[in-house]
Amino acid sequence: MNTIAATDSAIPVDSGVNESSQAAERIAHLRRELDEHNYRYYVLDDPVISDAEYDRLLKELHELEGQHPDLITADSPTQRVGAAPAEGFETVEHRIPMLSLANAFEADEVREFDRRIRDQLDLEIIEYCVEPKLDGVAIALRYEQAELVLAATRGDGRRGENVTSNVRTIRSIPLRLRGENLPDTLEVRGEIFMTRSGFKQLNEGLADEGLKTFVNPRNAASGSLRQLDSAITAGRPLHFFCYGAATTDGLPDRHSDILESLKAMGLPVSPETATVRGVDGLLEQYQRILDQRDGLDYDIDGVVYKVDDLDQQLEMGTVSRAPRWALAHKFPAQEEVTRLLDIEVQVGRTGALTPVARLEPVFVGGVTVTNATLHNLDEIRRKDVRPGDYVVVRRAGDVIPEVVRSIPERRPDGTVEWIMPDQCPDCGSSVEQVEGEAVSRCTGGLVCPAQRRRALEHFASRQAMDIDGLGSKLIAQLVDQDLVHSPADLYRLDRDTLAGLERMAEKSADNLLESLENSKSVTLGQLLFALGIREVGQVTANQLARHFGTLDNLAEADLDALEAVPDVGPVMAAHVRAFFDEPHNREVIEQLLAAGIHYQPEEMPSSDKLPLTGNTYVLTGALESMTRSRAKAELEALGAKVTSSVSKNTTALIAGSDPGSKLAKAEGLGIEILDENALKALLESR
Ligand code: I6G
Repeated sequence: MNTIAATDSAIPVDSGVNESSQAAERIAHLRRELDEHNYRYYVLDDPVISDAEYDRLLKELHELEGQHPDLITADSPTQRVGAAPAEGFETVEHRIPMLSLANAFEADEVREFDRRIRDQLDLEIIEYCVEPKLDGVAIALRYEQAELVLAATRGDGRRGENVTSNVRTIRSIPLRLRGENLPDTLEVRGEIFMTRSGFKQLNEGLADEGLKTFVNPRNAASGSLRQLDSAITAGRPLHFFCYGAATTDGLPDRHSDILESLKAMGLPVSPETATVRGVDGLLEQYQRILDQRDGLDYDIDGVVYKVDDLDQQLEMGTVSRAPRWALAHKFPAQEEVTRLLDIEVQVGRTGALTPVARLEPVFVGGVTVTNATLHNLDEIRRKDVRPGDYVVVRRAGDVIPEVVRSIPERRPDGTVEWIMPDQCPDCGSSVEQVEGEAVSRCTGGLVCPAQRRRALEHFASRQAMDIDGLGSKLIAQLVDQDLVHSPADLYRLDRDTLAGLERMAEKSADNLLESLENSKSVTLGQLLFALGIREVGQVTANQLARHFGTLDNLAEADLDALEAVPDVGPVMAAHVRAFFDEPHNREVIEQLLAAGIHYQPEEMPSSDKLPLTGNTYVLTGALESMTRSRAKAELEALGAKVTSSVSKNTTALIAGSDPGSKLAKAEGLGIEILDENALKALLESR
């Protein structure tokens, strides 16, 4: 590979006869540089210059070509956006049809696929290449003499649409292939897709301009490719991964090696591609990629298995337009359509009313879903959702299922718009909608049993006081029987009262009393979070704890002092102040402290240089010496960030017993794994 300078100043141009040849030299140099940076960015994922530096080089090239239009060539990086908008897309015939893939949904179907191949080839074990199946738009790219000359959609597999002018705008697709001894003609196949983050940003921009948004990244990619004005396509966050070539003349004799060759030519290949042996290897890789699915910035709907050896592929052949040497093993769908039976409201601990969709049970994202959040009334209107509608429900990973949109085309007659009730369904208090806020609230405060229940559930939750055995059903009993009004009442419960409750016995009463006792020793951050101050989440609670050191300091802080805490703005400061100004809250805190709740005062080091600042950890599995929430609080108190999913930005995964899928994902990404002893050492060494 050429060595390239991170920044490159312009060659001084002296006047006279040399000017044009110097410009030609500089133009050629800039094109090489830009192509190299593109390759590093999109194929190697290893850029050496910033986007701004790239843009400066591109601008210089634009300017030079403007002064010397005779030097412009079609493969110049400046020529991605075509001049004239097209009238429509002409149909092109694929020289070699674009095949489809047989699908499998169950492991047994994969075992059958492998058995058939072993039988036909009379081999004990087969080597496979496994690639993620991107949820994008299939595309064929033809290169002649290394230059991109045609890009066509799959269409019906025999004929597609010529979308060359739009595809040329996608920066991860090289206009000219790299390297020597390239085949005269090369037809590359792959998938054009939109990133999830790019999709979100695009839709936000479209919504801001009052334009129609796209329903998912695949539709957005497809819509962007079919723009008549390629300048619009150029502004869309489209990417490309290739998965093979139509003909393999001049290419290696294994599929995985072909992908390596294509990569060397400047074509991006999915980094999750791997070769494996036998059906066990296939199923392990399936699970590994499934575990990574939610952490990726693009949608994948399965994995594709291919016999790696091309001679073996040839021997297996093709039936009904699908190769017998390949199989798409689909993941459970993350979106499904079901019927919205009704919309009910749930009252949160601050009185916020959240509309919840009651659904006809539907299997989505690997579980049966019967409820999904609808967020608030604005969302219901924006998504145009009515009781009785057919709706798209999405469940990705552990995320709460949500109603994405309705399908108005399937709307039954007689549906009506849903309206927010004007009285709280739990306590009958009036409901108010604050000016400028999307949420409606019950005005009942602690009179409202629903708010009390939620406040207690929050107080007892793992991230807060971590009271094992105090679940929502038990809390409901305690509130309904007037045994508990505030969190402090929990610490006054006795064995007989508890044992007399439904589904409780002496043993469970003892266990709960022990949990309550254990919960008395907390970090200040945990206690603050548990109090449920509006807008104060775990991170802010820890920041307040570190900043003020004690509850008394915080309770006395004025608005200016509160706003001096990182990430605390005027609204949050006002909520904190209002909380401590409320005599009832002060009383509850005093009662909690009197009941024996205690915390170690924070040391308040100069806040921005805590020892683990900049490190991000993920906790998985059960720890013996502490709960995961305690470990999280202690890591955060040392400045670390603790997140719930593993990504390439994770510093280390802390794995207790029965670690689950996060371990495989971390191993796949080469992330350091720490056991419980290493965690303790980490916390103690600081
Ligand atoms: O539609 C496809 C998506 C992904 C494919 C494919 C693929 O490999 C990762 N591979 C082949 C061979 C075909 N379609 C025909």
